[in-house]
Amino acid sequence: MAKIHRYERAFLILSAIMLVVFLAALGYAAFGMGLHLPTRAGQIRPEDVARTPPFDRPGVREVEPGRWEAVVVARAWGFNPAEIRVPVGQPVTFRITSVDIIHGFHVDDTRINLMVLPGQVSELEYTFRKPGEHLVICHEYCGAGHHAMAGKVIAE
Ligand SMILES: [Cu+2]
Repeated sequence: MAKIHRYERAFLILSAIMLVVFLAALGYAAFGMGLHLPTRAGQIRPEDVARTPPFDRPGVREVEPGRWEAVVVARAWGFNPAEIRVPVGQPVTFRITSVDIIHGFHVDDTRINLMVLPGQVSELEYTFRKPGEHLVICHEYCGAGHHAMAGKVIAE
């Protein structure tokens, strides 16, 4: 057997231990604490998004008294609807997907920050506490028109 220098052996052992610790931490975060990407609420074939409810009718609606849903379809390079009007003080569930490539949905001054994957429904509930206008930007580089891919959320 080849002789391994003791420092080399120590670093090999240390590396192995670190690997196990990091994997354990990752496993604990994912399964113990339930940390994961914003809810994957469903999967639609990207080419079917436009005719699959609720994405056949993008927009904001009251799903039950005091609870709202904002359905958004992202495509290169825009959001439909580009202007989202939501009530202040009532929970709004954002449901968003993409019909083409990966986009992002970030609402300025809030914790709303979703990856938008083709056909994968991303979901997040949020309650706006005060009226105001928030810029929405795509934060995943998605091509030539990426910098222009924006919208707004108006809480009123
Ligand atoms: Cu983009």
